[in-house]
Amino acid sequence: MDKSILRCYLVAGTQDCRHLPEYNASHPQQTLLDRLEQALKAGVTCYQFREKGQFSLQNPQQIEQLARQCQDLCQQYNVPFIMNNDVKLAEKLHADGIHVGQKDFAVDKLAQQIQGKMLIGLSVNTLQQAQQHNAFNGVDYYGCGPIFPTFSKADAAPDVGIHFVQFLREQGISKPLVAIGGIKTEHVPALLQAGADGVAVISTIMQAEDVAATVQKILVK
Ligand code: TZP
Repeated sequence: MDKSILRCYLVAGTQDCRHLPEYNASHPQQTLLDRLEQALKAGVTCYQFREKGQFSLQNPQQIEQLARQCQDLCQQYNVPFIMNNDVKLAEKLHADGIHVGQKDFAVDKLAQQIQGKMLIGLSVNTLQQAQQHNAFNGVDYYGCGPIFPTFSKADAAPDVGIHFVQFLREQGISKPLVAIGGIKTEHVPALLQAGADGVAVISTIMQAEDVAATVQKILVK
């Protein structure tokens, strides 16, 4: 895969828009679409549609409609559209990729099913997890974290710190790797230095007062 797509990776769903002044609980979709477009204009390199958790949409038709709208936007800006977790929907929409957690799927089976038609991202939180698929071509990249404590994921694994990225590289983990979890713009240089190919964020972009300036800060080394 082209690992430059991991450089500034936005993850978001409507649940991540709740704090925004323009958020409308009866129609949260527009807030997400507006933010996403601002982020795409500003140069994010990848987007993961993650509609998940207590405040997310629950109606499958609404979720599919919103996913399609997000995908359309990504296509306009030529940015990969990755689906979190929902393999059926990812296949239905011909998403560019699917991201899964350790508990979500047997990733080996998933890779067989996908047959290289989509990128597969896998979350890792321990050396053992990273070693398990390091030589397996069916997994295209790792999402490594949470690096810091995060407020955006209720069931987050323990945070691992920036040094964990360097540790994985020292232990021979060579797969494209995006760091995630509690990452602010000021952490980016140290994470790249440690061996990450990029950073994935929710709140740093979704809660930014100035989306364009924030994305630019992430993109500057
Ligand atoms: N996976 C590990 S941490 C996390 C996910 C989806 C949440 C990241 O959100 P934030 O707001 O950038 O900490």
